[in-house]
Amino acid sequence: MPLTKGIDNKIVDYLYSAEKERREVEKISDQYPDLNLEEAYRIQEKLIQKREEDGCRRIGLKIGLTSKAKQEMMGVHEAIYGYLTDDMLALEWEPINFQEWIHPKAEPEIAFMIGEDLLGTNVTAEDVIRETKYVAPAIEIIDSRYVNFKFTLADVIADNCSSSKFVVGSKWVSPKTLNLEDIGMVMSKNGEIAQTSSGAAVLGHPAESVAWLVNKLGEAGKGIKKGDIILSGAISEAISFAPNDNILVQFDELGSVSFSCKSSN
Ligand code: OOG
Ligand code: MG
Repeated sequence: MPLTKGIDNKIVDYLYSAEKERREVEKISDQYPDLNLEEAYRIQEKLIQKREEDGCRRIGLKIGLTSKAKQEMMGVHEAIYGYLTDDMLALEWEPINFQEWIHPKAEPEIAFMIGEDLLGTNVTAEDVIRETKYVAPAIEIIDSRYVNFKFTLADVIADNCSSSKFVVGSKWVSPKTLNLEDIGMVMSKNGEIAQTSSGAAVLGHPAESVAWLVNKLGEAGKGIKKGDIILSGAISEAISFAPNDNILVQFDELGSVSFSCKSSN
């Protein structure tokens, strides 16, 4: 049975207050087991509109569940997307207060800086590379609002795909000069290697992932815009971290990006 409008707003308030108050909540599918993906994206859109009413600006999008392993784990065949807002952008040189989160995890990503509007349903990875001004190394910090980071696909979509913060490195390179598919990555925590992988972990090629996003948005008459930052999807598993930890992600050719976390004030 489709959700009524009033219930949408109730779920939006539920997820929004969980994020603001940094508290984990029961997943919404426990109460609304029939919630479908279309309804989940509608709730996500309303959640972002609520953030905008509070003064946030959309600055791009992120793609999730782009590795076959993660899709199999969730029993799905499709990636998901969410929005990035300006308050999510964190800086390498400003330690983030751990108290801002519930149970955060860090994951390595490649950020695409889009140079031209991209709209359509037949967009290819080549189109994405042509219209991308730069790619840069990035770390996404995800922080599901759900208990124990456990959810269904509809739950996570409604929760803006666990988006919380992201950091972009300072080396921005044209994607035309790189082979993003073969690019190697090492993620370390406090100087110890935690994950290694390569660009191909993201739907075979990170630009394929961005093409998927454009085509998915295109079905709803939407697209991505000049100036958008797109996080193309985690290149390895996400790792947990604690106050005072430092996370460093190093890519071949693309340089590195890091962030550190402090315990309070
Ligand atoms: C969903 C978000 C996943 C990615 O890059 O795969 C994501 C989650 O695992 O909480 O951002
Ligand atoms: Mg991610």
